[in-house]
Amino acid sequence: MDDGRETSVEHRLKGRARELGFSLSGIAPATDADGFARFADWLDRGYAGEMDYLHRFRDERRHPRAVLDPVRAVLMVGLEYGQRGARSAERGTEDGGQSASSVPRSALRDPRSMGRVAAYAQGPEYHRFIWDRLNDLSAWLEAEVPGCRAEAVADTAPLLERDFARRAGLGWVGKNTMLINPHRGSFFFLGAVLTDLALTPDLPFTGSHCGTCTACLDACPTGAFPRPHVLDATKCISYLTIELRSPIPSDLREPMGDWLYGCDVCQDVCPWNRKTAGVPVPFPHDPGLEALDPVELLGLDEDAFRTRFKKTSMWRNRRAGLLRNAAIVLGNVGDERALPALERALADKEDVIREAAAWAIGRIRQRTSS
Ligand code: B12
Ligand code: SF4
Ligand code: SF4
Repeated sequence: MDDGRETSVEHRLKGRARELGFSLSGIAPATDADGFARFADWLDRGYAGEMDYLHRFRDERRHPRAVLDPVRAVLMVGLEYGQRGARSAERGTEDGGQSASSVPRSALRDPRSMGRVAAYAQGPEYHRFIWDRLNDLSAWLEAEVPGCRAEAVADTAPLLERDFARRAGLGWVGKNTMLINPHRGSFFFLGAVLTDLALTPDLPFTGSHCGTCTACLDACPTGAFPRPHVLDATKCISYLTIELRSPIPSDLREPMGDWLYGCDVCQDVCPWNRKTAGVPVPFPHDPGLEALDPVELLGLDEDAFRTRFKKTSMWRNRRAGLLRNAAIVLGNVGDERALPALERALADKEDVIREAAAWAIGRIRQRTSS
């Protein structure tokens, strides 16, 4: 019996989202963000570090009308990128780093000296990828219901995405602060389509499936969780390697280990990601980006950097940030074979690279002389 749900615009909209690769979708009411007070407190404690844009657009995050006015519903979607390359990039595993086939090999290509890249960055630049699909979804809705307005956003708009995703029924906020879906884990991007159409909201996700588990809190290499559900971004390797432009604080360099760009530790250890490992996902994967050779990176000038990374997420880091990170990784896991590249980096035009190279040389000499 057709009670209208099968043919409703909500049902067809979610069907279109699925066709576009969004395996998760749900509708949240366009009311004040439940988590705004939490967000404001987080900013006041200084946990956002140098991410000034979060301070600048603080009040806009109170209500989604800052993105679209009037707004009556928020469709939240999730696009899976998968737990890619976590195994192969692990130091000491048999194939560690060897699958990085598209990268020319250097004398130092030893799995123990490779720099790890977070799973979400092992493909094309993701904003463009998501925006293209979200814009398609907005255009579909505007064509389906002539006269309505739809606005697609992902990541960069002043919307508390995890908050709205929980309210749209997509999952719960784990102790690691990730939005976790009971069937899909947490390795997915979030995106939203805001509309002035009064879509019927789904039920919010209530409760949490974390139980007594504390695996993520215990495993975080830099101790970035002051308490469950709260992340001090200034200690998070993801912030340090991607967002921070200045030198990485010295006490956090060693705990970074071999993470070159981003970090997945608090997701890799989460039991809710176990059953989704290896499941096919729509986001393209480049095995050549799973793990990168820091010595080769130190040899890239601006042009070579642009050619290699322009279409990837690592472009955001700019050459200065990525080469700074490469030097830190070598300081942690490299040996004397890395010294010539690091010594050349002492003459780099970027202060932040020179400083990291000097630190890494000191660390390697200390290790090899003891
Ligand atoms: C700033 C930012 C960061 C910062 C700070 C992260 C953080 N945890 O706050 C840094 C640079 C560290 C970062 C790292 C990463 N990020 Co980020 N990041 C963002 C961004 C732009 C804003 C997040 C924000 O406002 N943080 C401030 C805190 C206070 O807010 P919040 O974490 O969203 O939590 C809110 C709600 O969830 C709720 N809430 C929180 N806890 C609880 C608990 C309970 C019980 C309840 C009821 C509610 C609740 O209240 C909070 C305030 O409203 C969002 C995109 C967006 N526009 O939202 C992406 C986003 C959160 N990041 C994302 C990703 C993929 C990552 C990384 C995995 C990347 C990587 N591999 O390196 C890591 C994960 C680190 C981690 N454990 O969070 C995805 C997350 C997808 C998902 N499944 O959750 C997002 C949504 C981007 C996207 N569009 O896909 N990120
Ligand atoms: S991403 Fe890494 S450093 Fe950041 S909170 Fe998770 S485990 Fe800690
Ligand atoms: S590792 Fe455990 S505590 Fe952390 S988010 Fe996953 S289930 Fe929750």
